[in-house]
Amino acid sequence: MAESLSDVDLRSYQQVLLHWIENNPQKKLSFLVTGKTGVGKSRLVNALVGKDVAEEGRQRDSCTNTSTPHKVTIEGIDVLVWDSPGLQDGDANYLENLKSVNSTHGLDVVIYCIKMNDNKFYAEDKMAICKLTEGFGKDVWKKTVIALTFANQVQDPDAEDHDKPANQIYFLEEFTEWERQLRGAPNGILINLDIDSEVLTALPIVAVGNSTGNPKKPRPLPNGDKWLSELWLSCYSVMSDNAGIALYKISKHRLVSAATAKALEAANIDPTDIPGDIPFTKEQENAFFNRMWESFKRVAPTALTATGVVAIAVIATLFKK
Ligand SMILES: Nc1nc2c(ncn2[C@@H]2O[C@H](COP(=O)(O)OP(=O)(O)O)[C@@H](O)[C@H]2O)c(=O)[nH]1
Ligand SMILES: [Mg+2]
Repeated sequence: MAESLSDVDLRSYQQVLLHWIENNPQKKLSFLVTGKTGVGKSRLVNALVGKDVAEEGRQRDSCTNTSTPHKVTIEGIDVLVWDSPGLQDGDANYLENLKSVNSTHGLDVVIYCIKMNDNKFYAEDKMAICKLTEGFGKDVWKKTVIALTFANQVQDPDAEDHDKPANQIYFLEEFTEWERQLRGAPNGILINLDIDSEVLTALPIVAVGNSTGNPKKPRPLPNGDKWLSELWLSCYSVMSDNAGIALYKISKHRLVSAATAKALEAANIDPTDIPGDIPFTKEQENAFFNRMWESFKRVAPTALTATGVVAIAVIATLFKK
């Protein structure tokens, strides 16, 4: 019985888990962040990675050519970021170059950014989504996260700024509308591209928004969601086991358990106000646990296959606090 496991057993499970994480072979993480100029690609990836890897602002350079990604090293892991609008602005060579990037580096996650407060699903985006699917195959959607950026700017044009309930309803309606246009039957673009329904159901669509001027200090969305945590978890959930561990390793010092986040809230401290921190809700924490444990079970010696109760006791040690 799991409950009767001694502290010694727990410690050995924990050691094996930590050893497994420490010795994860993946020393590089490759992000493709794609979307039109100004949709917030650079800001999003900086918040996700927790370092200013890409320069923000309209006047700044994206990594315009595919051969020189932005690069930062965190906890010994090289984080490479391609964040150009090349797919959307009709650069004919871009897709071919991107394919060679993929075969050289292996893209770990693709983040497709669309501005949520645009009322239009632009033809450039529709074309880029088709090109991405043609160039990489339909399976690209298994490791893609769609980010609806500027979500904190979505506001009911008929409501006052401070009319929270009205703005929340409007926000949720807009979110549903984007989901419908992306993967809804019968005319969502991804349905029309004949992507597997299982892949489409699993494809994370997350609303993200950061208007504070500080990418490390995210603001909640109109519906109160902590978007950075949701974005992080979505990326983690679509990555391979090894890439997921690498993402965990570069983020470990920022992950805050649900219990700590709750305690902070009880003390009237908004956990998202702590620069760089990624506070989990209980639901997000469970999703993280489950995925981590699934990955671990795939590689752990059979003698170490433990029950979920043990998993939670062991994995709870994985947070910053
Ligand atoms: N309100 C709001 N502003 C954003 C958001 N993301 C980016 N910005 C602003 O938009 C500008 C362009 O963002 P950037 O990340 O450089 O866009 P990129 O061209 O897609 O890389 C930034 O300087 C920010 O001022 C967001 O989610 N919400
Ligand atoms: Mg940029």
